[in-house]
Amino acid sequence: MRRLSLNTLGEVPKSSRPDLDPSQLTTGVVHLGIGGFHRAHQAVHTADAMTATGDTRWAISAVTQRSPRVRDQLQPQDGLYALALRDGTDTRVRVVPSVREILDGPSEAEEVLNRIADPAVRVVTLTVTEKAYRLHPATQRLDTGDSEIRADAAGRPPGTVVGRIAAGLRRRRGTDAGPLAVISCDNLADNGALLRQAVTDYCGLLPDGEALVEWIEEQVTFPCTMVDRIVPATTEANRTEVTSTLGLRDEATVLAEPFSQWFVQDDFRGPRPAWERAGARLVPDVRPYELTKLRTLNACHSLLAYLGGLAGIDTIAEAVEIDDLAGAARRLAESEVRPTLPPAEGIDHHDYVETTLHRFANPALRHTTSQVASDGSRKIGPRLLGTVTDSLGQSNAPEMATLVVAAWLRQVLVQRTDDGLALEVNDPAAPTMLQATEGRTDVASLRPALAAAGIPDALLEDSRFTGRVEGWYAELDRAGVRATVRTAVR
Ligand code: CS2
Repeated sequence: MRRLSLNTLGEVPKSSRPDLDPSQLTTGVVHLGIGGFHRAHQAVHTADAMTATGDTRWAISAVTQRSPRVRDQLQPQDGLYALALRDGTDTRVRVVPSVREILDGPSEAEEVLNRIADPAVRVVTLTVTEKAYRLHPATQRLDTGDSEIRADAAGRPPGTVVGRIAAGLRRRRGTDAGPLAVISCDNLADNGALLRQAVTDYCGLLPDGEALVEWIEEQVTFPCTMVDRIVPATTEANRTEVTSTLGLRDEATVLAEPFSQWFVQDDFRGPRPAWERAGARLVPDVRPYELTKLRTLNACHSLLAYLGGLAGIDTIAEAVEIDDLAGAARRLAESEVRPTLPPAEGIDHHDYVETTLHRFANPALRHTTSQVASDGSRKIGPRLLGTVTDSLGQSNAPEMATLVVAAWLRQVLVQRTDDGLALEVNDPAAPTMLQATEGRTDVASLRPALAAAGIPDALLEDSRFTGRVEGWYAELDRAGVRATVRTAVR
């Protein structure tokens, strides 16, 4: 079957064809980490902003972070791919035109730096996942002892995200290409500020670092963002379905829910796409929205992923259909998270929780518990530990938040469901955690495991936290997820 590409675009059914002529767009954005999330989120808002304004300067040069797979899928298609928005049995397929170039970060490092230094480029966005920032989990500062960071700083073609950004900025300084906004779109509170700090920490390792930091302060902003759209990993079945809708083979299909939200801190020194014309909100302070989303949506997602995974449940939609699991998520969000949140204008938290659980129940997504469970050591902090700390400060008991931590620990240490089936665990800290516990899985092994995962000392030394985690862990061990959760929510 023929492939989707610029040459075949005219054969795409009209209802799925883009409103823009992709060949008329010029590059103004570099994106680091061209996974499904970017293709379903910022690339779509950016395409829609170009359509709404007719300002076609914002095509995207997208960079793969680790493997050339997405480049190999997209390049033969001239960057074109279809987004399938699914809700229940409803599917809408549209071809997205904004990605005009794909570079493989590892093998095309020089080209990437040249793009970042291009005066036509005014925005760099990133979706690289939490762990790629290489932050120390306890301090949230760049782990300057990390061997990859050190290797980048020693002058090899950069391979890490922070190394790549710093090298790109250094080149841009050299070409005097003008102001740039570097926008983190990962699920971290204060993501822009964390990234700016990480880049500054990295510059501290460079001989010319001080001058570069000065230039960055003058020319570069790091707006914070809150991004939200559920985008499960694409399956072969999704690709086949989209191929039959398009009449053309698309290797780079992404699947997502219809809902999409983007809050961007309005902190730019140069031009940018008019995202506010395409569904995004440009606001002075993103923090209340980001905290609301991380502590509510992402924390409930993690709750369903860890408890659901241990209970042998494959998808988030199936997990949230179990009343006691939905009850535990509601209790986490309503009783524990809500009192810790600053007011977010325009958001009614009760409605937010219900909308979130409704979105999770979308059966068409088949978002797996194992996908959401991955990288727990990097997700637990931003999603749950803030709630734990703030709740304890307010003398509110973080019961559900610590239950999620216990469930994550059981996944990493025991790696079996309640029925004894093997659970696949993907967590960069798992090897160190298993080393620290020497293969033990009893309650006494939890503190060493938490310490090895980089949980901050203040919590490790607080028995109101560790005692609860140990209690839940023992209960999960004794009674299993279903019975534990039943008692917890009644
Ligand atoms: C999920 C998020 O995989 C995960 O950890 O919680 O990717 C979630 O789907 C998005 O943040 C939704 O916006």
